[in-house]
Amino acid sequence: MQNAAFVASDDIRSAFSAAMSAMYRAEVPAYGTLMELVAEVNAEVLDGTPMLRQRLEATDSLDRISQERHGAIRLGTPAELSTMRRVFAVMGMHPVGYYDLSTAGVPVHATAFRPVGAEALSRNPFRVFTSLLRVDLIGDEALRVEAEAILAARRIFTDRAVELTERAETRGGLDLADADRFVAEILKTFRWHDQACVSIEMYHRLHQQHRLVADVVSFKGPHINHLTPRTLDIDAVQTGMSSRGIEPKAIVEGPPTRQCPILLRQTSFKALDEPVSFKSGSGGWTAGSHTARFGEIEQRGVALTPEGRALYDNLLDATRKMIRPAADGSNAADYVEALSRTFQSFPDTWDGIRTAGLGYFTYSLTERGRRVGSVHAEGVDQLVADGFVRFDPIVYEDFLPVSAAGIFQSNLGDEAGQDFVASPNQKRFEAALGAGVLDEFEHYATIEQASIDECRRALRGVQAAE
Ligand code: OOG
Ligand code: NI
Repeated sequence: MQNAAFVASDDIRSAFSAAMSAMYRAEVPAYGTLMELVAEVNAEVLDGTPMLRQRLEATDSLDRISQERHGAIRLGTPAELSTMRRVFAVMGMHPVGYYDLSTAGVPVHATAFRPVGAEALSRNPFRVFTSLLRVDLIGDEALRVEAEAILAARRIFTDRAVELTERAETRGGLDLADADRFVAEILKTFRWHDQACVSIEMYHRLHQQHRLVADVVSFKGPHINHLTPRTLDIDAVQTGMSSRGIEPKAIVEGPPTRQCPILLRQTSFKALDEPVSFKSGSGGWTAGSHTARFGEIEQRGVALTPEGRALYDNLLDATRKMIRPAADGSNAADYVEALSRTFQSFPDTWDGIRTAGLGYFTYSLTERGRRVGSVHAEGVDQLVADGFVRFDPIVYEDFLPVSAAGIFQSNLGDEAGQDFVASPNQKRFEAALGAGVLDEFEHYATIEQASIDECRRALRGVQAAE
């Protein structure tokens, strides 16, 4: 139980998420346009599908949708990552999952900081995809040493931010005034800097190594590079973007359009080229520019079990063996067509997904179940069949490495494909983080099991039957 004098970590996270959204809206106007489009599309979907609205209301998830978003940052050193972990912990955000992007030619590995547990997620599911630069993948030895020295000299957190984080840790929370200060101080870490901390020559050398290396090393802090609202119909948003003067990437990443959405579908618009001044000589500045910040939207579907995920990975892989989506969009229609065809072997009814053991669901009593009091039944499938218990898909709260790579690539420019040998190194990442990452599958399984136990408790007679 949290001390009553302290602000709940869920509330600090909500305040932080709102503050980030306001900041990004002010800094990147196209994000505001995208938010309006998403709000319109979501309202239309809800009006047109009363069943969906009803279920979202019944499962307490209607309110969270319009507030829902994720962001992404890229860090430079293990020390930054471990402090970031402590900062996010104050807001009830914990590292879930390990993502190796080296396979996709991006020299980072990552985790997602996010709330854990059904209640915290329904309060506010704000997540931040957090990458750590793999300096070990910088081939040029001299450049690597210089990059490391530049990174070692920067401080991405204000002293007050660190102090308040320590206070939260030692006291077990923050009071209202401190929580407000904490949000304001932490926000500074994520803001944009239009003055680089390197010369333009250095920037070019870093850029030549990899655009992402330049993005991480050249600045005082890890500017938030996108914020992503959640939509209930990504195809409608993808079409609507062009009519508002925003050019989306060629294809939507992830699974195809389906009756029953699975995992995660994402699309983005290209990063903006923004003016930046670079250090020059004795205290002067040289004008230049940098491309980093972009917009993204996503539609979330049911979380898949390891079996479901394996099927998803296989089908995606099979599609990409037939046709690889070209960055210029020239084969987009063929790719979409091939993807839909391949995914026909993935069941597309909720019960089909559930009975095949491909997805995670929460179970709750139906009206009939609430009235009956006690029931003698074999198990949850029987309870569902008899109409005592209903099931709802558990939303996938995480990310997909192939999609993340597609998003990275579309923003790095079409020529950016660079080959690194796949070298996942979760142990090294966790050592830098100073903690292990949570296994996402276990987490969904726990939520599902807790809902089953709850039904069983409510229908006490069942326990005797098992
Ligand atoms: C992160 C890209 C990954 C997503 O939604 O998959 C991501 C980045 O570009 O830093 O945000
Ligand atoms: Ni993203």
